[in-house]
Amino acid sequence: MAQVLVGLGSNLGTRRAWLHLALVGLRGLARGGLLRRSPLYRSPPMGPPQPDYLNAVVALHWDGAPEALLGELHRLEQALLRRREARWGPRTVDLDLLWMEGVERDSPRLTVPHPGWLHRPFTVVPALAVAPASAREALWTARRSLSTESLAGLRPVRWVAAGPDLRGSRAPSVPTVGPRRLPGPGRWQRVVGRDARDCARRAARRGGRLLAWAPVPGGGVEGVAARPRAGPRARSAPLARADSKL
Ligand code: A4P
Ligand code: MG
Repeated sequence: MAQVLVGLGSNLGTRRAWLHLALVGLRGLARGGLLRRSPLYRSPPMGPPQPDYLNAVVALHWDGAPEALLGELHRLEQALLRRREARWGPRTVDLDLLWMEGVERDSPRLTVPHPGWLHRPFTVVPALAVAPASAREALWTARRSLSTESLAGLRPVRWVAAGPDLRGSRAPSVPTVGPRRLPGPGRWQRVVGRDARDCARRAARRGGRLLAWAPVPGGGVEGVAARPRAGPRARSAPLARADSKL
């Protein structure tokens, strides 16, 4: 069983909520759950102009091939409404396989270690907080070679906080709680609407709860809602308290 570092990024819609859902999904994938979760950072976009990212790195155990893990990461991205329209375009969630203990791959589908991971402050700094000893030397060397300016662009933010990204927007009920309180992928359902409030209403009509949302190119909003648990008790249970801050 190898230790693995996975990089998480989000820069679309309810960024923290998407990352929380990604953590829930990753915890389900990893045998024994997640080992460590790094602090969360806000970072200016690398590539074309687009909103700032929130980035983090998690460590987990994986006992299969790296290609199998990449497949699972892609499935999770898909469940979290990741659209692949432009390379380095904005995304609800990006999951990169940064590093796997003792593994090197260089194929058209998968490169491990990830070619960019030692060159980007938003992977090097959070990875240093969670990496096992065998990856730390390379990370410290990389950390020393990053410019002061690029490091200064990285701002620590709270995992659970009233962030500035949604203030003033008409945010529906989205969770401010940690991933333990969120339902797993088996209960996620895509909802679409005119705006976030409309999505939240549509989810509520089905007895569900909007967990995260993002604007869709061309107009409208799509999100992920929690389906209610089956059974009479769940059907009559009240919806979770609305909280307009993320
Ligand atoms: N692929 C190959 N190796 C890997 C790997 N180790 N992990 C292939 C994940 N994927 C890997 O990725 C494109 C293809 O890379 C996949 O089909 C996969 O088979 P993608 O996720 O579809 O597209 P992408 O993410 O737009 O491209 P890429 O090259 O993976 O970009 P990065 O490196 O993920 O960078 N700015 C900030 N501040 N923070 C960010 O997190 N991220 C990006 C994307 C751009 N700017 C950013 C950030
Ligand atoms: Mg990527």
